[in-house]
Amino acid sequence: MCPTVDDGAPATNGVQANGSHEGFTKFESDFEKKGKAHTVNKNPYQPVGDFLSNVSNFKIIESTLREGEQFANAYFDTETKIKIAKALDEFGVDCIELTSPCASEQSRLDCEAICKLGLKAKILTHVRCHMDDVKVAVETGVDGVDVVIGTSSFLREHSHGKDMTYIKNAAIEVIEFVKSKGLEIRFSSEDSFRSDLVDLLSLYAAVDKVGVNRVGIADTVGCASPRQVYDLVRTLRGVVSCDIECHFHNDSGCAIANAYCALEAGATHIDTSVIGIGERNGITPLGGLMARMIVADRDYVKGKYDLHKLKAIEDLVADSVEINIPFNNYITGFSAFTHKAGIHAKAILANPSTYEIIDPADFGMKRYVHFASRLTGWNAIKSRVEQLSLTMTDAQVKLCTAKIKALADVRPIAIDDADSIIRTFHGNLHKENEDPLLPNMTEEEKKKFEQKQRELNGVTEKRELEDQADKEAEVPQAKKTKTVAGA
Ligand code: HCA
Ligand code: CU
Repeated sequence: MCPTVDDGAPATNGVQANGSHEGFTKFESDFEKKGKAHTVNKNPYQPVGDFLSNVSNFKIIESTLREGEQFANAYFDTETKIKIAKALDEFGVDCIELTSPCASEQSRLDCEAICKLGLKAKILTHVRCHMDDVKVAVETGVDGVDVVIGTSSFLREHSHGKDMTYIKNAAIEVIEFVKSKGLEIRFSSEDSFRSDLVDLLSLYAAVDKVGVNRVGIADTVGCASPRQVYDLVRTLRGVVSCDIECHFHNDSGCAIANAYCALEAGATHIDTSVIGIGERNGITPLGGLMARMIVADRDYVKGKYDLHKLKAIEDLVADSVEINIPFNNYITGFSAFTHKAGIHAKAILANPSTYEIIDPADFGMKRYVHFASRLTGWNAIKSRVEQLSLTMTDAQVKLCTAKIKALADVRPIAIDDADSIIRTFHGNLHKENEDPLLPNMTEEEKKKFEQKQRELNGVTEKRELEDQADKEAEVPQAKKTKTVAGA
């Protein structure tokens, strides 16, 4: 189950095509009904002013068709690759990175086919830092070549077996060759965070000197923390004058935070993939990066990327690799904009900025209130009563809410149950012989429900008595407020 986009497009992942969402209701807050805007852009989390920061000026290298193809479940046929490339281009990513044309004959043909699409995004291919590979890459029609070689002792000793002098010479040869063909070249060190810092910086300085367009830092094993990222990128920023790209794996959950810190430290490009797919548990997700960056600079993100297309791209990729969008996915996850507790619902109704740092409308998404639960509050039920075009006084809504809560204590209830209680409760207001609130209850449920109602009545009576006692004792206002808030 997943919130639907606002454009009426068919929904996936369990949401009905008509937008119905079991147990939840879409709604506009009073605040928005009055024509006031979500105030998320006026938040205290503006980027820290720093002339090296690129938080308000970053580029995306979208690697679903390279890193994403390394995801366990991924298999992209040519048609799917083309669909994904076009969708990413329409979304507005700056570069699209493709699997090495040396991986297989079909990979080479697909790379050529995508280059011929005439997309706005730059098309890059990702190859080993080796002349054999770059010679093939430059013939495919790409705008640029991303080369990579392992620099950590783990990879030097147990993977390719080459020393730093060999790596430096290979890098320079490859860079000069790609540049001689008039193409863009990026040099990246694999496993940068477990590489020797002095080795790494002297390698980057050498490739910068021969005119590489971009250097890349890769947290290949997902070990880096935001602070380590900041330190390394800021140090590198002082050593090279070219662009800096960063690539973060998510093994220890820092991929988005690391990307943000890299930009704060002066990185220019971030690698992403749709839903984060890649080796193991993947890399910085495109949607997650958007969520992070829109909080920092809404105008830049909204101005540059067609955010309403995010959900469709995620659905396309999720279908292709046969996975579901996780319930807690940034922006598009089933519960990303769903509010449940009565206190939250009440505040959201008044002004959504109270519990939303991101405006779902920026992504063409809707917020939901989960009102069919024991945590619901009378404000949420009142909003539902209005949606059902019924009229009740606040006192009646409060009583009806108590009934819903009592029933939700007996068994999980769906939106239909809550609606049915509301409607029957409303009908009973004008009847002498009341109808049962829910016709389909078992004898046992009825008993429990009655018991719950008695308990609730007891609580109400107790509160009334306490209120009465407070009044009589003339309790000071501050103390009284505290009692009510804690109730
Ligand atoms: C890999 C390579 C890579 C490369 C990143 C880059 C990594 O698949 O192991 O080119 O910057 O994570 O190191 O994806
Ligand atoms: Cu990677």
